[in-house]
Amino acid sequence: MRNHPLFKGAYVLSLTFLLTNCQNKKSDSGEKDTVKLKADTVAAAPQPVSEPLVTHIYTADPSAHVFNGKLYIYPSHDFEAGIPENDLGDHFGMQDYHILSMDSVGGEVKDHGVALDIKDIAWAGRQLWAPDAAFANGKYYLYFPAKDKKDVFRIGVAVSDKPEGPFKAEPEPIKGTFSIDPAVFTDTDGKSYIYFGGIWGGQLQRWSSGQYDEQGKERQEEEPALSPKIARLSKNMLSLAEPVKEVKILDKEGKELLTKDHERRFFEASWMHKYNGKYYFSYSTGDTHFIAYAIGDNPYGPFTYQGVIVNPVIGWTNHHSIVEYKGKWYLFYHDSSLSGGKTHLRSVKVAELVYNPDGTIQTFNAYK
Ligand code: FUB
Repeated sequence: MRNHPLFKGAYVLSLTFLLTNCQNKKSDSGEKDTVKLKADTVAAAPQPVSEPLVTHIYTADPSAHVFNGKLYIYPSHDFEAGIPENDLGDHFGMQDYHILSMDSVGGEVKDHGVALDIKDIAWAGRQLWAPDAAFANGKYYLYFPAKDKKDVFRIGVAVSDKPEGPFKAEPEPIKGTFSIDPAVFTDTDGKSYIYFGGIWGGQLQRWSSGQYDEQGKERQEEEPALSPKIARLSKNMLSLAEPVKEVKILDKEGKELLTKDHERRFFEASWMHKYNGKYYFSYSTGDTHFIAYAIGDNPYGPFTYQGVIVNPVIGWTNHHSIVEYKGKWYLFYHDSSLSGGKTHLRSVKVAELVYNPDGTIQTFNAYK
Protein backbone atom coordinates (compact mmCIF):
# COMPACT_ATOMS: atom_id res chain seq x y z
CA MET A 1 0.00 0.00 0.00
CA ARG A 2 1.32 3.46 -0.87
CA ASN A 3 -0.17 5.07 2.28
CA HIS A 4 -1.04 3.59 5.60
CA PRO A 5 -4.44 4.44 7.08
CA LEU A 6 -3.42 7.28 9.32
CA PHE A 7 -6.38 8.81 11.13
CA LYS A 8 -6.64 12.58 11.13
CA GLY A 9 -7.46 14.55 14.27
CA ALA A 10 -7.88 13.57 17.88
CA TYR A 11 -8.87 9.94 17.35
CA VAL A 12 -5.32 9.23 16.26
CA LEU A 13 -4.19 6.11 14.46
CA SER A 14 -5.73 2.84 13.31
CA LEU A 15 -4.84 -0.37 15.11
CA THR A 16 -3.05 -1.61 11.99
CA PHE A 17 -0.91 1.49 11.79
CA LEU A 18 -0.08 1.40 15.46
CA LEU A 19 0.98 -2.23 15.46
CA THR A 20 3.04 -1.74 12.31
CA ASN A 21 4.57 1.39 13.77
CA CYS A 22 5.55 -0.55 16.91
CA GLN A 23 7.42 -3.08 14.85
CA ASN A 24 9.14 -0.41 12.75
CA LYS A 25 10.19 1.54 15.80
CA LYS A 26 11.70 -1.54 17.35
CA SER A 27 14.25 -1.94 14.59
CA ASP A 28 14.80 1.83 14.22
CA SER A 29 15.20 2.86 17.80
CA GLY A 30 15.59 -0.15 20.05
CA GLU A 31 13.61 -1.90 22.77
CA LYS A 32 12.86 1.14 24.99
CA ASP A 33 10.81 2.95 22.33
CA THR A 34 8.97 -0.23 21.50
CA VAL A 35 7.73 -0.64 25.05
CA LYS A 36 6.48 2.96 25.17
CA LEU A 37 4.68 2.62 21.82
CA LYS A 38 2.94 -0.55 22.97
CA ALA A 39 1.56 1.37 25.96
CA ASP A 40 0.37 4.18 23.65
CA THR A 41 -1.33 1.63 21.43
CA VAL A 42 -3.53 0.41 24.26
CA ALA A 43 -4.42 3.94 25.35
CA ALA A 44 -5.22 5.09 21.80
CA ALA A 45 -7.27 2.13 20.51
CA PRO A 46 -10.29 3.83 18.94
CA GLN A 47 -13.72 2.93 20.34
CA PRO A 48 -16.26 2.45 17.53
CA VAL A 49 -19.57 4.27 17.91
CA SER A 50 -21.45 1.53 16.00
CA GLU A 51 -21.29 -2.26 16.01
CA PRO A 52 -21.14 -4.42 12.85
CA LEU A 53 -24.58 -5.28 11.43
CA VAL A 54 -23.49 -8.92 11.27
CA THR A 55 -20.49 -10.76 12.67
CA HIS A 56 -20.85 -14.28 11.19
CA ILE A 57 -19.36 -13.03 7.89
CA TYR A 58 -17.33 -9.99 6.86
CA THR A 59 -19.23 -7.44 4.79
CA ALA A 60 -18.19 -4.18 3.11
CA ASP A 61 -19.20 -1.46 0.62
CA PRO A 62 -22.84 -1.24 1.77
CA SER A 63 -25.43 0.04 -0.70
CA ALA A 64 -28.68 0.54 1.22
CA HIS A 65 -32.16 0.81 -0.30
CA VAL A 66 -35.73 0.74 0.95
CA PHE A 67 -37.84 -1.84 -0.89
CA ASN A 68 -41.37 -2.83 0.24
CA GLY A 69 -40.96 -0.81 3.44
CA LYS A 70 -37.82 -2.72 4.50
CA LEU A 71 -34.16 -1.75 4.50
CA TYR A 72 -32.03 -3.90 2.21
CA ILE A 73 -28.25 -3.72 2.25
CA TYR A 74 -26.25 -4.87 -0.76
CA PRO A 75 -22.66 -5.32 0.46
CA SER A 76 -19.50 -6.96 -0.78
CA HIS A 77 -18.81 -10.26 1.00
CA ASP A 78 -15.24 -10.06 2.26
CA PHE A 79 -13.34 -13.25 2.97
CA GLU A 80 -9.75 -14.42 3.42
CA ALA A 81 -8.66 -15.26 -0.11
CA GLY A 82 -5.06 -15.72 1.04
CA ILE A 83 -3.69 -13.27 -1.54
CA PRO A 84 -0.95 -10.85 -0.39
CA GLU A 85 -1.97 -7.18 -0.13
CA ASN A 86 -0.95 -4.86 -2.99
CA ASP A 87 -1.93 -1.50 -4.55
CA LEU A 88 -4.05 -3.28 -7.16
CA GLY A 89 -6.33 -4.71 -4.47
CA ASP A 90 -5.71 -8.36 -5.39
CA HIS A 91 -6.33 -9.28 -1.76
CA PHE A 92 -10.00 -8.30 -2.21
CA GLY A 93 -10.77 -11.69 -3.78
CA MET A 94 -14.53 -11.79 -3.12
CA GLN A 95 -16.54 -14.58 -4.76
CA ASP A 96 -20.21 -14.05 -3.94
CA TYR A 97 -22.81 -11.66 -2.59
CA HIS A 98 -25.04 -11.96 0.47
CA ILE A 99 -27.90 -9.51 0.94
CA LEU A 100 -28.93 -8.26 4.36
CA SER A 101 -32.28 -6.82 5.43
CA MET A 102 -33.88 -5.29 8.48
CA ASP A 103 -37.24 -3.85 9.52
CA SER A 104 -35.75 -1.23 11.78
CA VAL A 105 -32.36 0.33 12.33
CA GLY A 106 -30.97 -1.34 15.42
CA GLY A 107 -33.34 -4.32 14.99
CA GLU A 108 -32.60 -7.86 13.84
CA VAL A 109 -30.52 -8.15 10.67
CA LYS A 110 -31.26 -11.04 8.35
CA ASP A 111 -28.65 -12.57 6.05
CA HIS A 112 -30.50 -14.01 3.05
CA GLY A 113 -27.61 -16.29 2.04
CA VAL A 114 -25.81 -16.39 -1.29
CA ALA A 115 -27.66 -14.17 -3.78
CA LEU A 116 -25.15 -14.48 -6.61
CA ASP A 117 -21.99 -16.59 -6.97
CA ILE A 118 -19.10 -15.87 -9.33
CA LYS A 119 -19.36 -19.37 -10.77
CA ASP A 120 -22.79 -18.39 -12.14
CA ILE A 121 -21.51 -15.30 -13.96
CA ALA A 122 -20.42 -16.54 -17.38
CA TRP A 123 -18.13 -13.61 -18.24
CA ALA A 124 -16.50 -13.06 -14.83
CA GLY A 125 -12.95 -14.14 -13.92
CA ARG A 126 -12.41 -12.88 -10.37
CA GLN A 127 -13.13 -10.27 -7.70
CA LEU A 128 -16.75 -9.39 -7.05
CA TRP A 129 -16.42 -5.86 -5.67
CA ALA A 130 -18.86 -3.22 -4.43
CA PRO A 131 -22.39 -3.77 -5.78
CA ASP A 132 -25.59 -1.74 -5.89
CA ALA A 133 -29.25 -2.52 -6.59
CA ALA A 134 -32.33 -0.91 -8.14
CA PHE A 135 -36.03 -1.63 -8.61
CA ALA A 136 -37.87 -1.07 -11.90
CA ASN A 137 -40.32 -2.86 -14.19
CA GLY A 138 -41.48 -5.01 -11.23
CA LYS A 139 -37.98 -6.52 -10.90
CA TYR A 140 -34.82 -6.05 -8.84
CA TYR A 141 -31.48 -5.43 -10.50
CA LEU A 142 -28.10 -6.12 -8.91
CA TYR A 143 -25.21 -4.17 -10.48
CA PHE A 144 -21.73 -5.45 -9.73
CA PRO A 145 -18.11 -5.01 -10.87
CA ALA A 146 -15.94 -8.04 -11.62
CA LYS A 147 -12.77 -8.66 -13.57
CA ASP A 148 -13.49 -10.41 -16.84
CA LYS A 149 -11.42 -13.34 -18.10
CA LYS A 150 -8.78 -10.86 -19.38
CA ASP A 151 -8.54 -9.26 -15.92
CA VAL A 152 -10.31 -6.06 -16.99
CA PHE A 153 -12.98 -4.70 -14.62
CA ARG A 154 -16.45 -4.49 -16.16
CA ILE A 155 -19.87 -3.92 -14.66
CA GLY A 156 -22.49 -6.62 -14.84
CA VAL A 157 -26.15 -6.82 -13.98
CA ALA A 158 -28.25 -9.65 -12.56
CA VAL A 159 -32.04 -9.81 -12.20
CA SER A 160 -34.46 -11.20 -9.60
CA ASP A 161 -38.14 -11.07 -8.69
CA LYS A 162 -37.20 -10.48 -5.06
CA PRO A 163 -34.98 -7.82 -3.46
CA GLU A 164 -32.94 -10.48 -1.65
CA GLY A 165 -32.42 -12.59 -4.76
CA PRO A 166 -31.28 -15.09 -5.85
CA PHE A 167 -30.16 -13.06 -8.88
CA LYS A 168 -29.53 -14.38 -12.39
CA ALA A 169 -26.63 -12.70 -14.16
CA GLU A 170 -26.89 -11.47 -17.74
CA PRO A 171 -24.50 -13.39 -20.03
CA GLU A 172 -22.33 -10.32 -20.81
CA PRO A 173 -21.24 -7.23 -18.85
CA ILE A 174 -23.14 -4.00 -19.59
CA LYS A 175 -21.80 -2.74 -22.91
CA GLY A 176 -19.80 0.49 -22.53
CA THR A 177 -19.06 0.05 -18.82
CA PHE A 178 -15.66 -0.39 -17.21
CA SER A 179 -13.91 0.06 -13.86
CA ILE A 180 -15.73 -0.48 -10.52
CA ASP A 181 -18.24 0.64 -7.91
CA PRO A 182 -21.55 1.05 -9.75
CA ALA A 183 -24.13 3.20 -7.96
CA VAL A 184 -27.60 3.38 -9.49
CA PHE A 185 -29.82 6.35 -8.70
CA THR A 186 -33.47 6.56 -9.73
CA ASP A 187 -34.71 10.13 -9.84
CA THR A 188 -38.21 11.27 -8.90
CA ASP A 189 -39.12 11.35 -12.63
CA GLY A 190 -38.39 7.58 -12.86
CA LYS A 191 -35.15 7.92 -14.88
CA SER A 192 -32.25 5.81 -13.60
CA TYR A 193 -28.56 6.66 -13.83
CA ILE A 194 -25.47 4.58 -13.20
CA TYR A 195 -22.36 6.20 -11.70
CA PHE A 196 -19.11 4.26 -11.67
CA GLY A 197 -15.31 4.38 -11.55
CA GLY A 198 -12.38 3.89 -9.21
CA ILE A 199 -8.66 4.52 -9.65
CA TRP A 200 -5.62 2.30 -8.89
CA GLY A 201 -7.00 -1.26 -8.47
CA GLY A 202 -10.30 -0.05 -9.93
CA GLN A 203 -8.46 0.60 -13.25
CA LEU A 204 -10.10 3.96 -14.10
CA GLN A 205 -6.68 5.39 -15.00
CA ARG A 206 -6.35 2.72 -17.68
CA TRP A 207 -9.33 4.31 -19.51
CA SER A 208 -8.09 7.92 -19.46
CA SER A 209 -7.62 7.90 -23.25
CA GLY A 210 -11.15 6.51 -23.78
CA GLN A 211 -9.74 3.06 -24.67
CA TYR A 212 -8.36 0.40 -22.35
CA ASP A 213 -4.61 0.79 -21.93
CA GLU A 214 -2.93 -1.37 -19.32
CA GLN A 215 -0.19 1.27 -18.97
CA GLY A 216 -2.71 4.13 -18.52
CA LYS A 217 -1.79 6.49 -15.69
CA GLU A 218 -3.47 9.08 -13.49
CA ARG A 219 -3.20 12.60 -14.91
CA GLN A 220 -0.35 14.99 -14.04
CA GLU A 221 -0.54 16.67 -10.63
CA GLU A 222 -1.59 20.08 -12.05
CA GLU A 223 -4.21 18.58 -14.39
CA PRO A 224 -7.87 18.01 -13.48
CA ALA A 225 -8.29 14.75 -11.57
CA LEU A 226 -9.82 11.74 -13.26
CA SER A 227 -13.61 11.98 -13.08
CA PRO A 228 -16.19 9.41 -12.08
CA LYS A 229 -18.53 8.39 -14.90
CA ILE A 230 -22.28 8.55 -15.45
CA ALA A 231 -24.78 7.29 -18.01
CA ARG A 232 -28.58 7.06 -18.01
CA LEU A 233 -29.82 3.50 -18.02
CA SER A 234 -32.25 2.20 -20.62
CA LYS A 235 -35.81 1.48 -19.50
CA ASN A 236 -34.97 -2.24 -19.35
CA MET A 237 -32.18 -1.40 -16.83
CA LEU A 238 -29.82 -3.78 -18.64
CA SER A 239 -27.97 -1.36 -20.92
CA LEU A 240 -26.78 2.23 -21.17
CA ALA A 241 -29.18 4.62 -22.89
CA GLU A 242 -26.42 7.05 -23.87
CA PRO A 243 -22.63 7.38 -24.12
CA VAL A 244 -20.75 7.54 -20.83
CA LYS A 245 -20.14 11.11 -19.58
CA GLU A 246 -17.73 12.64 -17.07
CA VAL A 247 -18.96 13.74 -13.63
CA LYS A 248 -17.21 17.03 -12.88
CA ILE A 249 -16.39 17.97 -9.30
CA LEU A 250 -15.57 21.66 -8.86
CA ASP A 251 -14.23 23.80 -6.09
CA LYS A 252 -16.23 26.82 -4.86
CA GLU A 253 -14.55 29.00 -7.53
CA GLY A 254 -15.91 26.71 -10.24
CA LYS A 255 -12.55 25.12 -11.07
CA GLU A 256 -12.18 21.35 -11.46
CA LEU A 257 -10.41 19.60 -8.59
CA LEU A 258 -6.85 18.72 -9.56
CA THR A 259 -5.00 15.40 -9.40
CA LYS A 260 -2.72 16.75 -6.65
CA ASP A 261 -5.72 17.58 -4.44
CA HIS A 262 -5.73 14.16 -2.78
CA GLU A 263 -7.89 15.29 0.15
CA ARG A 264 -10.79 16.27 -2.14
CA ARG A 265 -10.47 14.61 -5.54
CA PHE A 266 -12.44 11.50 -6.55
CA PHE A 267 -10.94 8.05 -6.00
CA GLU A 268 -13.84 5.49 -5.87
CA ALA A 269 -17.16 4.58 -4.18
CA SER A 270 -19.70 6.88 -5.86
CA TRP A 271 -23.10 7.43 -4.30
CA MET A 272 -25.97 9.74 -5.25
CA HIS A 273 -28.90 10.88 -3.15
CA LYS A 274 -31.38 13.71 -3.44
CA TYR A 275 -32.19 15.99 -0.53
CA ASN A 276 -34.53 19.00 -0.69
CA GLY A 277 -34.37 19.02 -4.50
CA LYS A 278 -30.54 19.06 -4.64
CA TYR A 279 -28.33 16.24 -5.91
CA TYR A 280 -25.62 15.07 -3.51
CA PHE A 281 -22.76 13.19 -5.14
CA SER A 282 -20.56 11.50 -2.52
CA TYR A 283 -17.41 9.44 -2.93
CA SER A 284 -14.22 8.16 -1.33
CA THR A 285 -11.00 10.13 -1.67
CA GLY A 286 -9.15 6.79 -1.44
CA ASP A 287 -5.57 7.26 -0.31
CA THR A 288 -6.63 10.09 2.03
CA HIS A 289 -9.52 7.93 3.30
CA PHE A 290 -12.37 10.48 3.44
CA ILE A 291 -15.94 10.19 2.23
CA ALA A 292 -16.49 13.59 0.66
CA TYR A 293 -19.55 15.17 -0.99
CA ALA A 294 -20.42 17.70 -3.63
CA ILE A 295 -23.80 19.24 -4.52
CA GLY A 296 -25.37 19.86 -7.94
CA ASP A 297 -28.66 20.82 -9.57
CA ASN A 298 -29.20 17.67 -11.67
CA PRO A 299 -27.93 14.06 -11.77
CA TYR A 300 -25.12 14.88 -14.24
CA GLY A 301 -23.64 17.76 -12.27
CA PRO A 302 -21.33 19.59 -12.24
CA PHE A 303 -21.10 19.18 -8.48
CA THR A 304 -19.50 21.66 -6.13
CA TYR A 305 -17.33 20.23 -3.36
CA GLN A 306 -18.79 20.82 0.13
CA GLY A 307 -16.80 18.83 2.65
CA VAL A 308 -16.37 15.52 4.45
CA ILE A 309 -19.21 13.16 5.40
CA VAL A 310 -17.10 10.38 6.97
CA ASN A 311 -13.65 10.76 8.48
CA PRO A 312 -11.15 7.91 7.94
CA VAL A 313 -12.07 4.55 9.44
CA ILE A 314 -10.01 1.57 10.61
CA GLY A 315 -8.87 -0.24 7.47
CA TRP A 316 -7.62 1.24 4.23
CA THR A 317 -10.88 1.74 2.36
CA ASN A 318 -13.82 4.02 3.12
CA HIS A 319 -17.14 3.30 1.37
CA HIS A 320 -20.71 4.33 2.19
CA SER A 321 -24.31 4.83 1.16
CA ILE A 322 -27.02 7.24 2.29
CA VAL A 323 -30.72 6.42 2.51
CA GLU A 324 -33.90 7.84 4.05
CA TYR A 325 -35.92 5.37 6.14
CA LYS A 326 -39.01 6.08 8.24
CA GLY A 327 -38.35 9.83 8.23
CA LYS A 328 -34.66 9.70 9.19
CA TRP A 329 -31.49 9.75 7.10
CA TYR A 330 -28.92 7.01 7.59
CA LEU A 331 -25.31 6.54 6.69
CA PHE A 332 -24.12 3.00 5.99
CA TYR A 333 -20.35 2.53 6.09
CA HIS A 334 -17.76 -0.08 6.94
CA ASP A 335 -14.58 -0.49 8.93
CA SER A 336 -12.08 -3.20 9.86
CA SER A 337 -12.34 -3.03 13.65
CA LEU A 338 -13.84 -6.53 13.97
CA SER A 339 -10.91 -8.11 12.10
CA GLY A 340 -8.34 -6.13 14.10
CA GLY A 341 -7.61 -3.78 11.20
CA LYS A 342 -7.30 -6.20 8.27
CA THR A 343 -7.81 -4.12 5.14
CA HIS A 344 -9.77 -6.77 3.26
CA LEU A 345 -11.92 -8.03 6.17
CA ARG A 346 -14.46 -5.32 6.88
CA SER A 347 -17.85 -5.01 8.58
CA VAL A 348 -20.85 -2.94 7.58
CA LYS A 349 -22.23 -0.49 10.14
CA VAL A 350 -24.93 2.19 10.29
CA ALA A 351 -25.29 5.59 11.96
CA GLU A 352 -27.71 8.47 11.65
CA LEU A 353 -26.78 11.16 9.12
CA VAL A 354 -27.29 14.71 10.33
CA TYR A 355 -28.01 17.67 8.02
CA ASN A 356 -27.50 21.26 9.01
CA PRO A 357 -30.39 23.69 8.32
CA ASP A 358 -28.55 24.98 5.20
CA GLY A 359 -28.43 21.46 3.67
CA THR A 360 -24.80 20.76 4.46
CA ILE A 361 -23.97 17.48 6.22
CA GLN A 362 -22.31 17.10 9.61
CA THR A 363 -19.06 15.13 9.48
CA PHE A 364 -19.37 11.68 11.04
CA ASN A 365 -16.61 10.23 13.25
CA ALA A 366 -16.82 6.44 13.52
CA TYR A 367 -14.94 6.48 16.87
CA LYS A 368 -15.54 8.11 20.25
O1 FUB B 1 -14.37 -3.89 -1.83
C1 FUB B 1 -13.41 -3.69 -2.84
C2 FUB B 1 -13.18 -2.24 -3.08
O2 FUB B 1 -12.75 -1.61 -1.89
C3 FUB B 1 -14.40 -1.45 -3.46
O3 FUB B 1 -14.84 -1.66 -4.76
C4 FUB B 1 -13.92 -0.09 -3.16
O4 FUB B 1 -14.89 0.90 -3.15
C5 FUB B 1 -13.26 -0.29 -1.82
O5 FUB B 1 -14.18 -0.24 -0.77
